[in-house]
Amino acid sequence: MTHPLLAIAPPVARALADGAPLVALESTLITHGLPYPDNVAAARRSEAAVVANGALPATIALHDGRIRVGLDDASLEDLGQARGVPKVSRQNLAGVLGRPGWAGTTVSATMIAAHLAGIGVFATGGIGGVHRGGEDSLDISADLDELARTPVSVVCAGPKSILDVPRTLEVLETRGVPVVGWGTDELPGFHSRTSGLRAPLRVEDAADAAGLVRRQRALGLDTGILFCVPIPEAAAIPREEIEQVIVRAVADTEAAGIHGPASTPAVLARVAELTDGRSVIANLALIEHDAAVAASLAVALAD
Ligand code: PSU
Ligand code: MN
Repeated sequence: MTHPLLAIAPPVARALADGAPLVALESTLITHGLPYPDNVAAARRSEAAVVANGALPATIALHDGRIRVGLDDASLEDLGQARGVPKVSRQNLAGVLGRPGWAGTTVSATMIAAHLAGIGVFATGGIGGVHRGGEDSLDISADLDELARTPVSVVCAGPKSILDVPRTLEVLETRGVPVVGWGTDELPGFHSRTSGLRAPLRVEDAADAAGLVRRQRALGLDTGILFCVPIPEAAAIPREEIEQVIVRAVADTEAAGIHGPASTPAVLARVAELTDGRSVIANLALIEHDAAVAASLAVALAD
């Protein structure tokens, strides 16, 4: 019996029935994170990377009152072109499901949906976290609480560099979320390979990561696990360079009076402008790479 609010695509349903490796992919980066047509390109490239590494992709989005798990190519295009669509976290998931049209799921909503569907591995670009100035605004992404409560492994390129990354790490520690460097001692810095911060844990490869996931579950610790994979060298932007851009983008966004859920998309768009699209190229490359790594984890867990 599948859940009445889930619409699981037939290939995904077959893979679930067979215990075949699956990787969930989010849709807020399609609806809010990247401009069209780069957003659709990113979605297609990550789906292809999952397939090339032996798993099946399931991009998750809301459409006409159902949680779609697995989108065909025409739907990806439709979603990528949709305008003015809601951005959905745990808070507004039930609310937005009462409305027609498309909506993008953030990391938090995608984790909920993946878990409902029975998918344990999920790839994204970067998670949300404590925003810069978050100690005053209390703007802390719902992604962090979700990681603390929903047992899905999330593969990303590190917390988005537009955040207050040290405070984000503190919250993840308090909430008991394993934060793991994939083949690195240093926490990857999203657009950059480095962040200047130590990753609390390290795994060497997919088999090692699968062991960590299994031990976490064996202990009855039903949290998410955050695997952080460095962006491929060729697309990385040096840390000092992107940091200057981010400081300016955050200041410009604040000066424009943009707050709350609109903040992350606005800062990302401003960073793209200020880097002449180089940040978008980096974003595409890291998402694709995360998807490939997530597929290798899903394969190791299915063994
Ligand atoms: N990573 C990206 N681009 C994005 C996001 C992540 O490279 O657009 C999205 C994710 O969906 C994440 C969300 O869950 O931003 C966080 O938004 P907020 O800070 O408002 O919680
Ligand atoms: Mn927020």
